[in-house]
Amino acid sequence: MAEKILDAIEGPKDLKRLSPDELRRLADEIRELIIKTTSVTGGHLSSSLGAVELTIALHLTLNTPGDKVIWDVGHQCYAHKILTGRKDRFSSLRQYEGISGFPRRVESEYDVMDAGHAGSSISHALGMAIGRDLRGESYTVAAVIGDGSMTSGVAYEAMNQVGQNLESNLIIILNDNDMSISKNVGGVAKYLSRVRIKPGYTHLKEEVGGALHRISGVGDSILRSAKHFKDTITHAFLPGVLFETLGLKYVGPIDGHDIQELSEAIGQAKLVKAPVLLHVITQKGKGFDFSEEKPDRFHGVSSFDCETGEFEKISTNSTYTSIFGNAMIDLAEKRKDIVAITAAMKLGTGLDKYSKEFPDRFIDVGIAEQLGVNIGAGMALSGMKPVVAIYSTFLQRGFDQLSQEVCLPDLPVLFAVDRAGLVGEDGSTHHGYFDLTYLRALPNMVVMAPGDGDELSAMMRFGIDLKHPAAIRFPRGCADFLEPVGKTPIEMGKGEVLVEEGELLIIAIGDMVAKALSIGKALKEDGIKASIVNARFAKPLNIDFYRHIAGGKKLVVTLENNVLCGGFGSAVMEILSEAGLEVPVMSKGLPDHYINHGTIEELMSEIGLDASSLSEEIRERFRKVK
Ligand SMILES: Cc1ncc(C[n+]2csc(CCOP(=O)(O)OP(=O)(O)O)c2C)c(N)n1
Repeated sequence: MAEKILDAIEGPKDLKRLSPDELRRLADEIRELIIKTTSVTGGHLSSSLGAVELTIALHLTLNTPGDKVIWDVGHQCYAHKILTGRKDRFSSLRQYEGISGFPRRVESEYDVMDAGHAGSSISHALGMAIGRDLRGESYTVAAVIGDGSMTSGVAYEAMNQVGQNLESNLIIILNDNDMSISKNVGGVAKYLSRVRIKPGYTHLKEEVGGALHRISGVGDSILRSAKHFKDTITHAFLPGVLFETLGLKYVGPIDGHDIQELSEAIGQAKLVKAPVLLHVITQKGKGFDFSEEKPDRFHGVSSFDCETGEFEKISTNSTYTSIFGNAMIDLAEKRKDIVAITAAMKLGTGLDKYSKEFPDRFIDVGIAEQLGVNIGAGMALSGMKPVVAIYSTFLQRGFDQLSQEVCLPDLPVLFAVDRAGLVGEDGSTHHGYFDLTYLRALPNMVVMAPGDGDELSAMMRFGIDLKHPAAIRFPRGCADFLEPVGKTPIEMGKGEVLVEEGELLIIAIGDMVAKALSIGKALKEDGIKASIVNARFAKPLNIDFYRHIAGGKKLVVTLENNVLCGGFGSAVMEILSEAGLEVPVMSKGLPDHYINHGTIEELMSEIGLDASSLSEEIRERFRKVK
């Protein structure tokens, strides 16, 4: 069997001795490893496949880790991980205690910045470049950002600064595959598709020529090839006028699967004493038939069969996401004022079918959560009933808009906060650990979490009629359907008593209700009776209800899939204190540190939030207080 080129690659330096043909073969081998690995571990397949040649060219042309490559989102970084000393650990991708699916500073000196949320790379690169200049250093900083991530406001804010305030080198690589997760949206995406079809380089010729002459030791052959490069860019017609207007030197479009062309362009760009934008055209999902055909379906994958492209069937149970999507269709059929808003997550938030049935009442704002929240506010002002569906972790981006533009004017916008709590393999950047805390801090906001799948539909019906801002947070994955849940109508601020007995009270919110019921059973087997309450609300909490359920109890336990800081447990302590009840409260939730990746079960056990650890701890504590 022919030896693999990848076997001899321990780090980026090893790339420099490979021939163009070997580099191309290396790209194929990297693709094969990415496909094979993600077919088992799951992960961001299409984006990583599309960026293989670009990654090779970057590490070939720049001197990493001295030169800095900052990946936007970081979901496309698998080839980068493979080339920077992690190929032997690549099979542990996204696994508990394995390597992360995103760049992590703690993992490698080649991972310049932790990433996971879109749009930030240019601002980080700008900050580094300014710092570099102030410190008198001279490394290259490159930000790699996709056309989807380029819809983020912060990316424009950064470009606005870069073009006007940086007189030294910074390379922005726009990795344009005409796709976000699904088809990209917005005016700039349209502009880029016009630019994409026009061939030829533009600009850089003066800057490159001048810079090469200034560098001592540059040989004639390099100058000749630079001249060739300059000649090929003579047919300039300013396709990048948008970026040029912002003060960036635009180069492109460049074939993002041609390592030679990419390397030349990056090599030239690093010589320019100004910010340069390289417009690189790639194909999302490149090199694997199934992902080339359905790049959106293969954007983020669970395990699949490499031969058939079929995904492993995990469970036939409905997910919370699909229940939300169906509830939206039911509601929109009845009410003509309902509008759904998503921020580039039509598939992830379960709104695909809705968007087809109600195209006029569906808005995808791109990766612009702040905008999504504010459009929701505007629509509420116009008399419509907006439902803004954003993952918990990404809604953090719109916190100020939630406060200033929705809660302060007390507008009836309903937020569907998916992926609340631990999300598993995507890890620390994607866990929805904070929403109960940040949402309940806001005046006028109603914060709910369903105890099971059916209750999510009921909460949607309840939430849609509210005259105030409201949020329903629900977790990733299959919904529980619990026999005792949903027997009583939803009433503002009140929970549902599922079991009423004993001197121990367990109040759980959201997906912790199922756990509370199994803990209750385990404790009963040990002779400890416990009342179990499905909280339904994190805000407001009805004081009479809480006085009633906690009165006479020896211990109150709260369970939440959210950080303890300012979360549901804090809310319960506040209300019990207001009610004048002096009962010990034991709050169990997520700890005050970022949590890595792994299955949700593994992570829950690590932090002692699995049912058996919780039963044990509650049993001990209850024995002490009795
Ligand atoms: C703030 C934020 N919102 C949403 C997401 C979810 N998300 C991850 S990748 C992605 C699409 C990115 O598209 P692009 O930048 O073009 O990269 P591609 O996957 O096409 O290579 C989205 C919406 C995110 N990571 N961060």
